[in-house]
Amino acid sequence: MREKSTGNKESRVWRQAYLGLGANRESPILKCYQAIYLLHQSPSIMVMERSSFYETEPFGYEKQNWFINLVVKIRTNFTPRELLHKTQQIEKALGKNKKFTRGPRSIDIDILLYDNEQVLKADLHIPHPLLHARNFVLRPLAQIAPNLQHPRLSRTIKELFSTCRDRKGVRNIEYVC
Ligand code: PH2
Ligand code: MG
Ligand code: MG
Repeated sequence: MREKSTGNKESRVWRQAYLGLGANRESPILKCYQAIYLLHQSPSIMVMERSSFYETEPFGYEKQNWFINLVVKIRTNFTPRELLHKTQQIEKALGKNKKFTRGPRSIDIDILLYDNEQVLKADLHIPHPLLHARNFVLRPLAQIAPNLQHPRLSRTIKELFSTCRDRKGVRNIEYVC
């Protein structure tokens, strides 16, 4: 079934969304900056805020480099599906290069939240289905949106972070000692 389209973009309201960025190959910090730049270059996306950069222990497949992860808050007049296309286009432009699921990648851009909406399609799940289970997402998200409610779990990000059982390493690398 086709998802309904909601008219020309200019007449649409701007929605708030959060994206999770991750990279662990070939200058990962640079890739994340480039992804933020390319997101902001789209007339349909305004990057409003970003978390710090975090160095995070790999989740899933363990014999790979630690990741760089961060979260960005955007405003967008894209629908969730258009936003997915845009993020995939940027991943491609930056040479997304994953050899296997959960393996090393040049850049990964995941839609974590899109307003209060829930989307459950084969290729698009919002909120991101593992958001509440991964400290590499919750820690940066809690930094910029601690009081945001998870649309399905009805708990705040801060609450989800404090009860998350994931014990993998997450280090803020922008603290100045
Ligand atoms: N992404 C994965 C698999 N494992 N581990 C960390 N720490 N950060 C990630 O972004 C990540 C991961 C596949 O999307
Ligand atoms: Mg991911
Ligand atoms: Mg992804």
